Amino acid sequence: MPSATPLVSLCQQATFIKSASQVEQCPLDRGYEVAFAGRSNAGKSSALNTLTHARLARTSKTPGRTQLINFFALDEQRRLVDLPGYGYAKVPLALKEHWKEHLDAYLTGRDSLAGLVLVMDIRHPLSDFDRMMLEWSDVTGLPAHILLSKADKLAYGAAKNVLLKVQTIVRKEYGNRATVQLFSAPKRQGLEEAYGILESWLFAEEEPEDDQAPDLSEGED
Ligand SMILES: Nc1nc2c(ncn2[C@@H]2O[C@H](COP(=O)(O)OP(=O)(O)OP(=O)(O)O)[C@@H](O)[C@H]2O)c(=O)[nH]1
Ligand SMILES: [Mg+2]
Repeated sequence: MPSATPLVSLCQQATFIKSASQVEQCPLDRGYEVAFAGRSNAGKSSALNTLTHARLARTSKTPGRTQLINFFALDEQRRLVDLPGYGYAKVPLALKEHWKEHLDAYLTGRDSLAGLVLVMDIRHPLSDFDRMMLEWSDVTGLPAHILLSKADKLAYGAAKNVLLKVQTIVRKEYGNRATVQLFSAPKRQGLEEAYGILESWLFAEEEPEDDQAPDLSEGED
């Protein structure tokens, strides 16, 4: 069992705040937020539920289940966000356009966004959409962490192989700006590692202001 860090107990008390179908409906953009993104059906809502020990996020066998941006509060300053999945072909085009527009607006405009958890089904990692998200987070400087979900669907050795392959690609292309781990919701595998990442993002130290740095430019002659 993961040790009871402040984050773990906050996760255990997580509560639903609201669903937003457009950015204007999002909660106040203050504090720290971590968003869970990934293809439809990858396991975003299941991962969130496992991390919060609750049935907060709706999961489904039908892809495209999460159609709104769902916000969960850990405390007054910290939130987890369940994003609608991308890449589900059967969603009507008009709805796809609507999500894309608002998802883009959310991702590019949200100041409190401290990190992106990218959930990928271990059997189909690094889709074009996933790579687009990684590119985007790389360019904007937002850290990304990949959960290779449904690790229980593969034998241990096979899962480990995928982990190593994805790790190699990600290191080569994104350096240490993106990290990768195995995850399984039903087996509760990978919890400690995921909590560690969330904690580092949600409890980040404020960067000191430039003008607080000591001025070393004027030395004695
Ligand atoms: N075996 C296994 N099944 C999983 C795991 N995570 C999710 N699932 C199953 O995969 C399906 C989709 O899971 P969700 O968590 O709803 O996926 P999602 O990414 O939130 O999907 P959308 O909201 O449609 O984008 C459900 O049937 C889950 O039970 C996992 O780690 N292992
Ligand atoms: Mg979902």
